[in-house]
Amino acid sequence: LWEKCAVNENNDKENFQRSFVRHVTTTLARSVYNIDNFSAYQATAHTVRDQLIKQWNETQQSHTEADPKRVYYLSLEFLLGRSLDNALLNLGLKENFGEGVKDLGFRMEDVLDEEVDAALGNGGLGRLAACYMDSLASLDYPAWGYGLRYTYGIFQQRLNDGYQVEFPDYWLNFDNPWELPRLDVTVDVQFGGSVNKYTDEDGRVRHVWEGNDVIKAVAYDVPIPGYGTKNCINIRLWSSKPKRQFDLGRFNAGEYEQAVQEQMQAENITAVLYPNDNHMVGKELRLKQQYFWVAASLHDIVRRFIKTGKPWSKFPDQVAIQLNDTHPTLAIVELQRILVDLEGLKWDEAWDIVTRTFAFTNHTILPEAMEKWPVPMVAYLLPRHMQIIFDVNLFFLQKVEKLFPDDRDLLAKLSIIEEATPQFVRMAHLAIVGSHQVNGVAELHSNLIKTTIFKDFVKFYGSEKFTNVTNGITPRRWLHQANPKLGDLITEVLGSKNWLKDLSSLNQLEKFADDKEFKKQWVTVKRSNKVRLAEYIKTHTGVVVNPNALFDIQVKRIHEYKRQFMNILSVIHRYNSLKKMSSEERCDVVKRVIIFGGKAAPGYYIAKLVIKLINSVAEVVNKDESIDDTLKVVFIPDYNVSVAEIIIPASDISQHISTAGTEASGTSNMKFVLNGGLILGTVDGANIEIHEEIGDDNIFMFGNLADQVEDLRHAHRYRNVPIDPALQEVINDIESGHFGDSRIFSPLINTLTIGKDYYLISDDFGSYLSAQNLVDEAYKNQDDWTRKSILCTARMGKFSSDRAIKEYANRIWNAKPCST
Ligand code: 26R
Repeated sequence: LWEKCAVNENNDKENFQRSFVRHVTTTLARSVYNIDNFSAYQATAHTVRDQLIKQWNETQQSHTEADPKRVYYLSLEFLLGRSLDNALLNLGLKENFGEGVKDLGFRMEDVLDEEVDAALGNGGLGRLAACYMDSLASLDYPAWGYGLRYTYGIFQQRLNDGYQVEFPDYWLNFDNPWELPRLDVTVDVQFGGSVNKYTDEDGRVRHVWEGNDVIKAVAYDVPIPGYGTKNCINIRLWSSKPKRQFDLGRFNAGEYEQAVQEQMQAENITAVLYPNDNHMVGKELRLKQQYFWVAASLHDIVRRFIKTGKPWSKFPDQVAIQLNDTHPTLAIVELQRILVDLEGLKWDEAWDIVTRTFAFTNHTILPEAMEKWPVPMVAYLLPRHMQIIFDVNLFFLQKVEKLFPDDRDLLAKLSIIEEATPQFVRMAHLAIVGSHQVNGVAELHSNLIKTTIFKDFVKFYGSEKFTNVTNGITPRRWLHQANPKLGDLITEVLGSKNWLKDLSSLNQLEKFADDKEFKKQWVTVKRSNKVRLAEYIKTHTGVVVNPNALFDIQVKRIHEYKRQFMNILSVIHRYNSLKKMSSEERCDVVKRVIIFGGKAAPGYYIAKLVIKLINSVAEVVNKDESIDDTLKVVFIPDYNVSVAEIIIPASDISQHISTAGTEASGTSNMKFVLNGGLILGTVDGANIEIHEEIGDDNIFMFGNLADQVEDLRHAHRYRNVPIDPALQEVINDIESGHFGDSRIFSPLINTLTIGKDYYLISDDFGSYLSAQNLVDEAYKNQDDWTRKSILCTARMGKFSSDRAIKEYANRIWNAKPCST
């Protein structure tokens, strides 16, 4: 009977429309005669959701039967963006459904535009997790992501008088069709309390942690469909709820209000995503988030393993857990606690299982981003974990001591505990000691961590424990979905959509780099993407830009190391040069539109001033008619995944200009080049590998190298290094009040003068301006520029997240695909 009832609906247009109308009338309880775009979005989303659920169920059932080694990706951030378009494309439903909504009186673009982003991430790390989930699904890996279901995602950015202001991102205001609430899947997570000892029947000392605060974790599952496969994997996001245990005594004692207050505290844990990127702020609630998430996830993972009836020794053959930065490092301690305290394994046996299970990815070398938590805070919230950390450290340091006797200095440097007042737990040290592999995210970065922040660990473990997996991006979202015209053109000329599963096959485009007809089509696509962005800019900033101008884009989190400041300083330089020219001279100048976007952490004063400076410069430049429209400056507010999907396909040049050695990889650099945009960049992160792939002629690189940075900083600290003359002129210009009250900007200017120019803007300024000139010259030869653009796209095969995921699977997880 069950089988008979499981009607096999196909996904043709009529079936879609039937389902659409059914959802309008039942799910939404609305009349079909009176629905708006938003309702059309909801009805479409629910129809797609029905399909996703079927595939999800089939995939999960088949994985349970096959029982392969599973991969768990623990990430505090999943920056998914919108889901409808992605699901339609991955499931192959876009055409039928597009025609279906059209018949019903809607335009698919308008329907798609109703969706709010799932913005549960800050930037690079969170979006990388989302790309990796797409690849894991598309390559049929039996994988799950684990994260938190924040009630508020990354804040929304608006501008007021050129300053950033933050607004809450209450993204769950309307229902979220992309999650399956599992109100019956819950885990109790405890905090605080104390640890009791007892001796068990074998005479061993055992520990029991008696918490004094219990919070319930409730699961919400987000299905992630693969492209061109039936495989549909899962991201399980935990939401905190109060545990309904009424203390009748307290109510009788008239403490009702206080009791309710405490219940509400529980919901606070998953209320908000912390908006700091690359800057550690030691908030207790953040530590509670981390443990809450890790405890619930491990409980789930262990529960699933126990069901198979296999012995504990088999755990590392069945389970690989990847730690996305140090944020989930407590998982290492939690698994050791489960095995030793709850399952009664011996310490060494348990620790062997733990270290064979975990692997750790580092995403930054900035010292201020390294997580460390005060020992008293950890001890208070997680008393048993603190004991275990001390024991792990003791046994680890004993081994160090054996290998390097009498090297107290080395012990102090390697210790998981930083000896300060108070003491701190160094999460990166714990993550390294508890993992079997540690990786960086681009060649340069992986080499740098071995010679800088983790060099003492290389001394102890040898360098085999440390490896590189260069980041990648999903071509499904970042080309097929974001740039449908270019995707179609590529599919047409290559004769199939195979490139979406095997990105290296884009290299067949090389033979069209000199094909006149093809180049014409290439230019037409780029131009229409620029028109689309120009319209977006007009609507959202009021600035009118010329789509024939060179579009020069820098979009990413605002941070001193990324040097948006250097960019805007060079814009001032350009503006001043343009003003000095005669109008005849200006005729020969390449027109430029310089576009910025990105959020600053709410507490990052200097980064916020950079935004203000960009807007102040934009205001002066954009209304100056004397420069004949040769320069426009735009700050696009509220940069997020959906905005990126409009911006990236429209670039001629994008800037990735971090101080060498500071940007671990960058991933937007890959997205721009995949879409036929050239790079103006420093010798940093993945820029270097992109350069290697696409060749000298197709990229503009400048600036000092990573190995020169230390000496340059030393010079700034101890000698009087004169400021680059062109830069000095720009500083003088700002100080003259040309862009508004100059006192506003003095803290910013001071970073260059009295602040010793830590990010070396002055040192790179000259070569930056020269590189800018080369860009202008190259753009004058439109035909050759188009050739470069085509070669860029053609040579980006390496940067697919499919390649990255296969490397993780083969070299780190030892996991195999398992198709449904
Ligand atoms: C607050 C603190 C603990 C914190 C530190 C760092 C919070 C968030 C981060 C995010 C960092 C690690 C991040 O996003 N790094 C970026 O990771 C990308 C994916 O690997 C890289 O491409 C990018 O270069 C790097 O900055």
